Amino acid sequence: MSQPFYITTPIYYVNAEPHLGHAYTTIVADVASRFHRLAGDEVRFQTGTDEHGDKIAQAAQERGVTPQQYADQISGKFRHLWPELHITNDKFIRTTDADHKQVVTSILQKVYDAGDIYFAKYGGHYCVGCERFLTEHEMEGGKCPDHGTVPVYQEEENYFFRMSNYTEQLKAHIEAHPDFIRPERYKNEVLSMLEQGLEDLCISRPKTRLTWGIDLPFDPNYVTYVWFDALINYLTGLGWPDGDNMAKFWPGAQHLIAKDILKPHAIFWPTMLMSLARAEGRPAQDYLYQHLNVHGYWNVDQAKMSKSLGNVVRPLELAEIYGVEAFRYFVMREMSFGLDSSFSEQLLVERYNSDLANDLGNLFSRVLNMLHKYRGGVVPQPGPEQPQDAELAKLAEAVLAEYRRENERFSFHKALASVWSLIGAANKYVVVSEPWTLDKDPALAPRLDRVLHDLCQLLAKVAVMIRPVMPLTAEKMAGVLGLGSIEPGMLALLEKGQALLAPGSQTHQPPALFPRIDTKKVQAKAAKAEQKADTKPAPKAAAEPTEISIEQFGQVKLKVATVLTAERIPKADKILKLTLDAGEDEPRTVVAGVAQHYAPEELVGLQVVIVANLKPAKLRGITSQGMVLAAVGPDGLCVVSPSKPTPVGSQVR
Ligand code: ME8
Repeated sequence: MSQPFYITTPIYYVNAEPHLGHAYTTIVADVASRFHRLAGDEVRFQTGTDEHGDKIAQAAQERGVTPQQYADQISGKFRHLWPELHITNDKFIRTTDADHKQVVTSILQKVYDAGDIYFAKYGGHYCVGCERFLTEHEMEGGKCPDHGTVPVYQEEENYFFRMSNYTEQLKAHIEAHPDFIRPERYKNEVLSMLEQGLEDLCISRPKTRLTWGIDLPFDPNYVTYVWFDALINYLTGLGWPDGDNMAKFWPGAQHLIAKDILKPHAIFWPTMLMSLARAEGRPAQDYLYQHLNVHGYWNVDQAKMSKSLGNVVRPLELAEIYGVEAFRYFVMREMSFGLDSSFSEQLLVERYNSDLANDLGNLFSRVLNMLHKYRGGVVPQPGPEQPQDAELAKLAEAVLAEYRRENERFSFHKALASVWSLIGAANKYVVVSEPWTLDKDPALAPRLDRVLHDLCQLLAKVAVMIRPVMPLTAEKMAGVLGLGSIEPGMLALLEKGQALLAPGSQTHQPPALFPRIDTKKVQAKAAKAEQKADTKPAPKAAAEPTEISIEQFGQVKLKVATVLTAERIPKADKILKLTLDAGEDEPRTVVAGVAQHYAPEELVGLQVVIVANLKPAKLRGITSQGMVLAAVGPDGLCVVSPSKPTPVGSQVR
C-alpha cells in the first residue's frame, strides 16, 4: 500500500469573497484527492480560512463590524461554496479555532526556548496586500509588483525568527530533492532567492498597532505575525503534536498554492519546520513536507482579476449556467499546471462543445445506441481480436500509465489530454469498423460483437478515469453501463488489466451527457446584455444639464496618452480595441466607439485624451480601462488630440 496522501490548499483570506482563483486551487486539490482515493490511497484534504492580521482588521473596520463578525461571515461563504462545487475536503480549518491558537502558541514557545527568536528594532517596507515586508530587490519602481501599491515604511521593535540561519540547510534540501518544489521553474525561483541570501523574519506586531492576532506566549504586548500563524494550520489540522493523523499523514504532506505565495511556502515554512525539528531534537526530514505544488494565475482578458477592474469571475455563476461538471473539466483542462491562463466564457463554451458534447458525449451515446439497436443493450461475448482492436487496447494501456504519471505529478491537463486521445481514437475506431455495415451481414456478427464489446470496456475505463474531475458524469456513465458505482481503488483494478464489464451484462439507454450549447444563443445573450448596459438610462444627476463645481470637475482625471495599437473586433462594427501608453506601468486597454470614423492605422501613434479614472467596463468581452474623448461633429466623431506633442501621462485641465 502506498503512502497516505495529505493535500492542503492555502487558507484563504476572509477580506474578499471567493472567486475563480480560489475555486481553481480548491478544485485541483479535490481532483488530486479523488485521484488518490481512486488509486486506493488513504487521503486527507484540508482547506480553510486565514482570519488574523492587518488586512482583515482593516476590512472589518471599513464595514463597521468586529473582525470576528466579519471573519465569521466571509469564512462561511467559502465553507458553503465548496460542496456546491463538489469539493470533498475532510477538514475546514479557521485560524480563529481554539485548537489552532493553542498549537501556534506551543510552537512559538518551543522555537523561542530553542533560541531561534530574538527581539530587535527594524525598519522595512510593509505591503498590507502581501502582509509582509518586501526587500528592496522584490519591489519594482518602489511598488509591490503584485499589488501595484507603494509599501508603507515601518520602523518598530519586534520579535524576529532566525530564518537566515537555515539558508544553507534549505538550499541543500532543495538540491537533494529536485521535486520538493514543482514545477521546476518555481524551484529555480526559490534557489535564486536563496542565492541572494535570507533576512531574519519579523514574526510579531505590537498590540499598539494591531490586536487582531494570536498573543505571543513570551510577551503579552505583541501578537503573532499572520504568516507565522497561518502556515501552522497545516499541522493543526492533523492534531499536532501527537494526534493519530500526524503520524499517518504528515510524511506524505503536499501543499498546493499559486505563485503569489511562493516565498512564504517555500522559504518561511520549511525554515520554520527546520527550527521546530531542531527545538525538538529531531532530524529536519521528520518535519519537512514532501512537495510544494505551484500553479499559475488565472487572468481575465489579459488582465489580473481584481475587484477594482470589475473583472472578477464568480465560479457559482458559471457552474449554474454550464453545470459544475463542465466548469471543473474546463479549469482542469484549460490551465497548464504551473503557467498562467486566460479565462473567457467563450473558451469555456468552445471546450464544452468540442471535448464534452462532441468527443465524449457523442462516443457514449453512439456506442450505447448501437449496442441497444444491434444487441438489445447486452454486452456481447467478444469475437476474435483483429489488429485494430489490439491497437486500441494497447493505446488504452499506455493512456492508463500516462494518466497515473501525470496526475501524480500534478500535470492534470496532460492526464486529461491523454484520456481524450483515447476518446478520439475510439471515435475513429467506430468510423473505421462501421458497425452499421457489420450488422447487415450475419456472417460478420462475431466481428460486430468484438467491436461493441471493446467499445463498452473502453467506455468503462474512461468513466473511471474521468471520475476525479467529473464525478457525477462518471457515475452516470457507470450506471448506464451496468458497472454500479466507481469505488475507491478501482484504478488499481484497471491497471491490473481486469475487465470491468462482464459479457452478458445489461446496459441502460444512454442520456445525453452534455447537450450541445448553441454558441449563437450565447453570443446573442452576451450582445443583448451589452446592449442593455449601453442603453441603460443615465443616472439622473448626469442627465440633468446642471452646472458642476470646480471640485466636481476635478474628480475627472483626464490624461494624455499615445495610441500604441488599434484593432478591429470581430463582429463589432462600431468599436475598436486600443492599447494606450498613458505613462503608467503597463499599457491600458480602451475600447473606443470610433470604428466607423477611423481606420485602425489612422489612430496608431496619435496622441489622445482619456478619462483615466472611469470605472472599467466590459464591452464585447474586453475590459475597457477608460474612455477616449472625441468631439461629435456633423460628419461623425473626431478624436480630441493635444495641438502639440505632449508627454504621455500629462494631466489635462
Ligand atoms: O494568500 N489565479 O490568501 P488569498 C489562480 N491567506 N489562483 C488564485 C488567483 C488567481 N487569479 N487568485 C487567488 C493568502 N488564487 C493567504 C494564504 S496559506 C497558509 C495563507 C488562489 O486569499 C491561489 O491559490 O490571497 C492563491 O495562492 C490563493 O488563492 C491566495 O489566497
